[in-house]
Amino acid sequence: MQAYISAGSNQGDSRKILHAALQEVRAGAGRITAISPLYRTKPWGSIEQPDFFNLAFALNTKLTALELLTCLQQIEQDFKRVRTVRWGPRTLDLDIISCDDIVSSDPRLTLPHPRAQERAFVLAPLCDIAPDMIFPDSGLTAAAALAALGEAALKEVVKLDAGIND
Ligand code: A4P
Ligand code: MG
Repeated sequence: MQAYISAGSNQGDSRKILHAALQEVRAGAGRITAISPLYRTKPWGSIEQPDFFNLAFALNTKLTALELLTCLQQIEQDFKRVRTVRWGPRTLDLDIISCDDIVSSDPRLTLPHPRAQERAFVLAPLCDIAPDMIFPDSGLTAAAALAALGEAALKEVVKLDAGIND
């Protein structure tokens, strides 16, 4: 199965956390075939909190979608993410953007991710590695979804020169 995952952090040493998280993904979930540059992004949502570091990566996995979710949630736990406020600060967040062309409205695992197409912090890194990925629910490519957000959304995300040394 080909999965695309969005990773974010705005607490602790975010670069180090993201780097270590990718190692854990390799150990537990499969082969990472592409990693986007690192972005610094304005917090999305209504909560006052520090800027985020975000990236996206492509994963080739033998796990099922639900097994992948469980694995990613375990990795989040390993980084002691404290889930206090919805959309609030976190040491590590791993969201599944899509898994092949699966469409599911199961609240435990909604695919594609229900808010991915509204978020420049997901789409901009995704476009660096897979601009032609099609969201199976809307039929839009990642590039078209990003374009649909307009210029203002792009001002919320800045591509950094240094990646996460991977
Ligand atoms: N879940 C359902 N579908 C999925 C999916 N496709 N991938 C369920 C991952 N999880 C999925 O998520 C809550 C539940 O969603 C999980 O139990 C899972 O079964 P969570 O990660 O536990 O809680 P959360 O992250 O606090 O809530 P939520 O709604 O997922 O928040 P978001 O949407 O992840 O937003 N701004 C910037 N710039 N960058 C960010 O990375 N992140 C957030 C978090 C807010 N603002 C941000 C960023
Ligand atoms: Mg989440």
